[in-house]
Amino acid sequence: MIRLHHVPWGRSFRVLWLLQEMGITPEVLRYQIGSRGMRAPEFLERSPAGRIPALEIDGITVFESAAILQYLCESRPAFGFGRPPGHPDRVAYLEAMGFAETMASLIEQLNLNHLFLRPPAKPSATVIKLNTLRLADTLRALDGMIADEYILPSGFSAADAMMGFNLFAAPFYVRLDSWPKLQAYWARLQARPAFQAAAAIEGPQVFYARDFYEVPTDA
Ligand SMILES: N[C@@H](CCC(=O)N[C@@H](CS)C(=O)NCC(=O)O)C(=O)O
Repeated sequence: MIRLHHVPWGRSFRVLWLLQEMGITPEVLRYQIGSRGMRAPEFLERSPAGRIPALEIDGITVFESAAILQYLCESRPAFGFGRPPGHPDRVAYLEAMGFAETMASLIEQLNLNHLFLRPPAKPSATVIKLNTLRLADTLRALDGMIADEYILPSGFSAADAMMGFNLFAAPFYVRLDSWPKLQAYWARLQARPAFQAAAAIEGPQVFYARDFYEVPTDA
């Protein structure tokens, strides 16, 4: 039994996608952010901060998307999606795995301000402006990190699966037009059959109501 605790088009997409790359379709338990299920004791046993994703696999539960992907790579090395110690791309791989969460944390702040805060709480125009600029910085950096077709010269890896969620979400806040290499990379990720299989399991995204969220003019 392989069971994914999942929020559609959230960070757990990374896990769903890498599993599809491995030919594995998990049982998917869907949650809504802020719902009671994410604070239920049986879920907190699996993911102590009540965060998604968590993956039940091989008789254990793993939480944190990067840890899950790394576990999948190490427990199923034949697919070659990890870069073990000694591999020439090892350091770039570790950097990209961590950097994906630097970027995702900025997206999370923008989601909070643009989508989740409701009156009387007020979104901060200053925080939105700052984090939009910081997100653009990370996208520029990612553009510079792309080796050839994928992030690493040695080809597709779990680091690309980490970035797939980011590149789905970031363009709601920062247009990718300035970075043609990044746009081509994103198109290449989306063209992978396993990405499309995971996207088909997700269905259309309903998280973002608009195509683009501008920085408020009073920022
Ligand atoms: N670093 C964690 C972040 C997990 C995370 O924050 N996930 C979001 C969904 S994408 C979540 O569970 N949010 C619920 C909350 O903020 O309460 C990971 O990569 O798994």
